[in-house]
Amino acid sequence: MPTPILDLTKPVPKDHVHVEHIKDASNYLRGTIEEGLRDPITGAIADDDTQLTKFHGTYMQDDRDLRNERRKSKLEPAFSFMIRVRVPGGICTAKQYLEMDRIANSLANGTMKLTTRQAFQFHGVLKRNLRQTMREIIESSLDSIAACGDVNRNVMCNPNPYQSKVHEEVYGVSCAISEHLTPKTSAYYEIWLNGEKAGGTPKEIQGDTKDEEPLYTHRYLPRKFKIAVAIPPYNDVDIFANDIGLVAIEDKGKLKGFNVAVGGGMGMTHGETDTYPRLASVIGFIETNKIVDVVEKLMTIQRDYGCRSNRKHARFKYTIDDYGLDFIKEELAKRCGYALKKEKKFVFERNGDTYGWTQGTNGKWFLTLFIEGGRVKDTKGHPLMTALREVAGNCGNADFRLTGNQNLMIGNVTAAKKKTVDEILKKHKVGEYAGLSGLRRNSIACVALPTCALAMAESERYLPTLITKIEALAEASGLRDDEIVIRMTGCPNGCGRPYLGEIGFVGKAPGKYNLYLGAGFSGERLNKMYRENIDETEILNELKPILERYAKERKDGERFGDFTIRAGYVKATVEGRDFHD
Ligand code: SRM
Ligand code: SF4
Repeated sequence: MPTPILDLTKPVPKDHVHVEHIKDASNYLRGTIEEGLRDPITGAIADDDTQLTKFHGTYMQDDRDLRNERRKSKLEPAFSFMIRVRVPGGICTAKQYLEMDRIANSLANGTMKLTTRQAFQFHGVLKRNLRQTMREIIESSLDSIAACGDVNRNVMCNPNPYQSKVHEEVYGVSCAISEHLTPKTSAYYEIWLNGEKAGGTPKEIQGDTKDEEPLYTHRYLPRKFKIAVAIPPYNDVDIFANDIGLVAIEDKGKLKGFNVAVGGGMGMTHGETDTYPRLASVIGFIETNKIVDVVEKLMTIQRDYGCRSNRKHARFKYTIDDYGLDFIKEELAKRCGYALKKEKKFVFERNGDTYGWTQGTNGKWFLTLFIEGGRVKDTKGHPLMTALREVAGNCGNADFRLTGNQNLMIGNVTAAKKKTVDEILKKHKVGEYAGLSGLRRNSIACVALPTCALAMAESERYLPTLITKIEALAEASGLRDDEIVIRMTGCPNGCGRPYLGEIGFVGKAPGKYNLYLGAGFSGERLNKMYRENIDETEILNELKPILERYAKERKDGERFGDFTIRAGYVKATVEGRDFHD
């Protein structure tokens, strides 16, 4: 049997990465964050603390558009903070949405990013406003703890529990997992609220708190950890991209339990073939009453066996490939005291969102709106942010639901208010789908420049323009309405899950992208690199003949990703380890 890497009886080994030492010495994620916040001389905080604030849901960044100018003027970079607000399962009330909108406009850069994991992000929060912003988020009964960092993140789930009784139950399960795996340190409320109690206070700060992390230990996980739950036939949260993906299994309208998949992840590094995206492998089935236990035990296997000496090898996907699925299954059975059962059959049909109005089992109405790149802001002729604010203020008890594809659902709208919502959106010319191509409807773009420190190329600011050009090619071949999943990221970390795009673009250098083809339409097959380091002209030249052939030669119902494999443009990627072959 392999020996666990985490050994709490010994000091952190010298070969463990610096972040491991920072976590160890941090006193449950405190470090010197408080001192750093008080220092008025700089807009930054200490380097080591920037690792710890991630666990609190905030990243120090600098505006990359201004870097050169500031360097020339001998000024420190234009530091500010991104805050990620955790919304388990993606649902918040209209009142909370209005709070987010207010915070974005009063304390951040006047926009909000709806992320690929159903969270809100604020950008451009200055250090002097960071505490106030955190306080206002917490006072709205949302929080940002564990939105980033080496812990379990926002648990993703279909945001509409009113599609069926099963949806409602599954949503409950995702919230239970999220709650169970939330870190217990009191550092969060101590730093951001001075330990005070606030209205609508989360449980952790009601009464005396004591620092212990029964699940994480003070060393936390080796790396980020992600969980998503899907209800077939929709894989709208891309479960196979998660460390743990759960597939709800129903029988005659009743939730029976979940197939459990492990070891998904997208991140890799250009040119390093021992890093690769991997889709989660289904390892068995378990009944609903045991699912929280199974998820907990899987996470603790990763806590104990995950690599802590190389962060590029520290995700659960590598632990699984290093030790093998059989070891994981045996260890899980040992920790649980029971084994998983044989997996049940399921079929996924798509991983995108379906737009427009639908009626829920409770008789209320749900409207899914396409939000390009997940960015909520006002632009000339498209006052999206204003329109949504007006909807939130006039929709009664309706709520706001973030999807896993950076889109927004306005939910629980009464028949009477449905008309009001439609009128507001129409007045602002927002939410009209008729003109959107199948490509655009199925697009995702990560944040990238100017805020993301890791971006090598544009993504969110560029994909809309590129799609307009690809649309022209698609239209010429009669493919305008065909749904093709298209995803772009500014670097290979995979935040927009580009390796699950039937067409995937991954930034290599300014204006240059790797082009990937061949992913499955429902998120069950990775794509493969087709062309490396190409610019816009080359992208369009490459895609033109492929789209033309697809229009002419596709079989009945054949998806674009499947066609690019059958036609020989790329080989099918069967598992993560053959991604680079
Ligand atoms: Fe991500 C890092 C943005 C979803 C894989 N991600 C980052 C950082 C924090 C950059 C950094 O470390 O300095 C980005 C902040 C940019 C900014 O300015 O806001 C960032 N990731 C995002 C978001 C906002 C993209 C978006 O446009 O929606 C998504 C926030 C999700 C959330 O609400 O929690 C986001 N990131 C993802 C996903 C997709 C998913 O989880 O379904 C992935 C791929 C799945 C996975 O984890 O493997 C992803 N992000 C990464 C990685 C690579 C991890 C790896 O295993 O190698 C990094 C870099 C890292 O961790 O070292 C990263
Ligand atoms: Fe930044 Fe890369 Fe993630 Fe895009 S994929 S947000 S560029 S880390």
